Amino acid sequence: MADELILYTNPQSRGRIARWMLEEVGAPYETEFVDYGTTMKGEDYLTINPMGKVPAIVHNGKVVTECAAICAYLAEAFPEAGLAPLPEERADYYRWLFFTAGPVEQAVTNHVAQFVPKPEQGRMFGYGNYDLTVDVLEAAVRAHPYIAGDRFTAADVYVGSGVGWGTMFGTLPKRQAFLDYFARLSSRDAFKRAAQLDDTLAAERAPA
Ligand SMILES: N[C@@H](CCC(=O)N[C@@H](CS)C(=O)NCC(=O)O)C(=O)O
Repeated sequence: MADELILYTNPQSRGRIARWMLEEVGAPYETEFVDYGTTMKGEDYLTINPMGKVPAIVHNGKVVTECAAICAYLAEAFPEAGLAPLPEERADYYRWLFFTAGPVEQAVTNHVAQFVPKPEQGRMFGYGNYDLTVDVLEAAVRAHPYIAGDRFTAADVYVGSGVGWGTMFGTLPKRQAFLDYFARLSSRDAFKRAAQLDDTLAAERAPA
């Protein structure tokens, strides 16, 4: 029997990360549009993601939320796509996947909100401070063509999305290493398909 795989998303959201990963994996999936403020906070969707946020995927009855987890989960659920780490890639794969989901996400959102921890608070904030986090991310991106080595993996979908959208929306500085890394990733067919699918969904759902 075919797998049941559903993406709950909104085209103007981090749901693009999950969609890009699904397109990389190549398994058939259905898309369920979730509207900000209405269906996203409705009883049906809250049983899937009690955070009332997108994206979420449901795979054969199992829910996965959190973009980083969705990327890692799909890489393992569909090993034939070759996006899970090889033993020698695991250290960098997990390290930078979690670094981006934790410290980078917090540093960037606090930066946008103009919340600057006092220097003495840096030791209790997982990201220390924004500048340090950005420098460390840049060094990681510079170290190899892809975040876990010479090969594209699921971690690139997540880290690359953070770098790509961060530089695009000005929440990360436009350093050359970030721009070069994202240029490599955004030229992938799966990335372009995900953008196209989200554009189509956005146009279908636009108020008449
Ligand atoms: N940590 C979550 C973040 C998800 C998230 O914040 N999604 C936003 C859209 S980009 C959302 O659904 N916001 C709606 C709301 O909070 O009401 C992830 O990585 O998936």
